[in-house]
Amino acid sequence: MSADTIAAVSTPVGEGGISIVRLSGSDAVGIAKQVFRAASGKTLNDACSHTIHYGYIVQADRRIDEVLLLLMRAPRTYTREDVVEIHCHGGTVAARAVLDIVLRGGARLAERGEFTQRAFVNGRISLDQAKAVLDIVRAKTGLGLEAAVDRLGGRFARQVETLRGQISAVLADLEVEIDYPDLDVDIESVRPRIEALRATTGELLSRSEQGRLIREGMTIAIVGRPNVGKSTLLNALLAEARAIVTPIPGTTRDTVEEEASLAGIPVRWIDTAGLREPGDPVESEGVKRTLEAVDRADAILLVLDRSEGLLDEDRELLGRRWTTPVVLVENKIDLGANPLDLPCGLGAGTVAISAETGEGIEGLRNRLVELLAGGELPTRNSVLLLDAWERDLLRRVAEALDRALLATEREDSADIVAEELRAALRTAGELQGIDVSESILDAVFSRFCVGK
Ligand SMILES: Nc1nc2c(ncn2[C@@H]2O[C@H](COP(=O)(O)OP(=O)(O)OP(=O)(O)O)[C@@H](O)[C@H]2O)c(=O)[nH]1
Ligand SMILES: [Mg+2]
Repeated sequence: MSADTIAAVSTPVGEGGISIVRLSGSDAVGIAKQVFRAASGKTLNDACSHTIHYGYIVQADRRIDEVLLLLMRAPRTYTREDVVEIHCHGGTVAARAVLDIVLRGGARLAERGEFTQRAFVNGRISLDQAKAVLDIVRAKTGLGLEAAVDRLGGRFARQVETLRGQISAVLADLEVEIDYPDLDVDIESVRPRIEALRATTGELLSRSEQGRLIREGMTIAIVGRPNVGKSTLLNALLAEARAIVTPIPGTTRDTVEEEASLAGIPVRWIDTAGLREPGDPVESEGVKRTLEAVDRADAILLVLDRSEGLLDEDRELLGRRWTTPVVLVENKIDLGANPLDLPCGLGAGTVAISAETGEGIEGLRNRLVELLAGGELPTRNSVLLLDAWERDLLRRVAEALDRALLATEREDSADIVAEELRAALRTAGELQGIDVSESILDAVFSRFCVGK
């Protein structure tokens, strides 16, 4: 158990029903005894573990806040140390005051992620699970949360364990071949097994790609000439009247950004000022911001107005060299005009919609998921949340397996195949958190917030 006791406000800053000050360490209960007076008059001296106590936090006999105090003794706690949670009234001031008092009582302010780091150091959770905790805290959509909870349950760790077990089994057979060449183990016979391992790794990689979308999200910019219905489309996608809509061209002067989920993927939608030759300095600034939004977007919805046909401004936009995937959107189909005569081969398909009535919006969403998530809707079972470091390790496992396969095809010696499999095994071991360096641990925990 660490010698020092750490404390932090574990709930977010701002007004709320309650705020929680959390303490962990060998002196957590001792500090609680100093600063807490139970309403019943009893002391915490012989309080059992996992009990709740009602009373007051006091300073020099002055009541600071009315609280509930949760007392949990090691080792059945989040950090495996003694933990005390003080549930104060919501709001920043009460929690800050209580935190100050426990710090004065001998606790030290926790660093980012230090509670979870202690849980890891004391063997309660693996590094994999610590990362899952971070993903739970940071989840932006329900699907992101579900995938993180599955990871916390050890699903990814079990998959890597199975993969390593299978690599070891093939390796063991090859080693028999190396040690006893007379037995004549056929190198051909291991190839299908390595192929199967490569396929499993490939599947994990593609699922981690979906996980990347879920973790990091996407940015989609809605672009077009004035008055085609961009802001109406934003509102339809968000299902709320976020942006101002009027029949006057040039209504949107500045970019409007809002986050909303697209099939579980957190998407930042950007409505932009209509693109045309600017008529005044405000419009000129708006156009500049539109172009900046286009630059940072992962996909663009280029909106056209079917009821008005193609204007020169549309043609100019259609003729641009877009470096981001573009979905063409023919809007206002409710007005009954014929489909637009678009230059063929442009954009990643055209979708006809009415932003006003909502017709075709579902189809547009599906088209976007297809474009961004490779066609498959991410689901709880298909998503694997990995960070860049882990994806890189998984890629290296795949590469080592590829080299092993190549060696079997060239009918190289069993030694060479075995060497590549050993490399795959070592890298998969790193994925399990075996031999992880101090600097990587620091990098993981520094991404947490204080109090977690
Ligand atoms: N009938 C019909 N009208 C629409 C549709 N979408 C938008 N409109 C109308 O078209 C007009 C312009 O809509 P906006 O959403 O403000 O257009 P915008 O592209 O954001 O325009 P700027 O901000 O000026 O660039 C409004 O009067 C909308 O009500 C649609 O699908 N059908
Ligand atoms: Mg607008």
